[in-house]
Amino acid sequence: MFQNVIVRRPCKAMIQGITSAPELGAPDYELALKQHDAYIEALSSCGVKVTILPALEEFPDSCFVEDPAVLTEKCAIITNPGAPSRTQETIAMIPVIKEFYKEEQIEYIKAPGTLEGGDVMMVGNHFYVGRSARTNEEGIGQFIAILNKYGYTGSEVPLDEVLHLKTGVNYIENNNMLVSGEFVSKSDFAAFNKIIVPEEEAYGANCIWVNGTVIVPKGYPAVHDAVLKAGYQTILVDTSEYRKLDGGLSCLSLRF
Ligand code: CIR
Repeated sequence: MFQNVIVRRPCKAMIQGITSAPELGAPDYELALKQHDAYIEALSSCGVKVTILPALEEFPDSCFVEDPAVLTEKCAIITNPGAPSRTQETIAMIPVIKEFYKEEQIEYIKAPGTLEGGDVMMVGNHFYVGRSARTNEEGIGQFIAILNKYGYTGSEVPLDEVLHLKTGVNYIENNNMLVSGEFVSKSDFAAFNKIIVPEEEAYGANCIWVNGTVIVPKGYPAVHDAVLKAGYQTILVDTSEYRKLDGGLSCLSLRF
């Protein structure tokens, strides 16, 4: 069960955020704020305390607070984002993380290692780590060594097609995993009950489990039906403006 969630309000500069899909247009900032309000409300209704960090205008992608840190029960890992414009986002995370973790529980991924939290998927005490354009071999090595120190394990999952591991695969507990695209056939996930997301709804694979409820992005009916059929209660949240920046539900929070 999660007790806490950290989010960061989107900044006006989000319209200059990194995107692989410029054809979707720039996000509408006012609408993004409304969607963020609804996201916070959905999280709060799942019984977690939501800590809301202020917008950081210097960092257009800083609302995607999942990437600069990985938070576990036993330790916090400040990452080293592989996107140059995002590297310094970690500095702003340290004070808030110190409110929840003791100094000796805080670990750091160091250059030349890079790692972004969107590439980390927790399944109990095991962490799958995507090797992506943002997360490199050195970063994964450091990350797994940190995990081992705390009694956790980790394994690398190479990815070719998507930005982050959790862009295409998300664990929703009870052995259930939403998988799309290149992750459908990966042997790493063979032991899970795979909920296969149709190609046209691939973005919808980025759902989050929060204390028994699955938050599903609005507008992906096949994903929503499949999650309901798997026995979960759901909340729909529209993330259309974040999708324009390759971001989704998981990217917008740290859950711990
Ligand atoms: C980026 O490219 O870094 C942002 N525009 C999107 C980050 C999405 N984060 C995530 O999947 N964890």
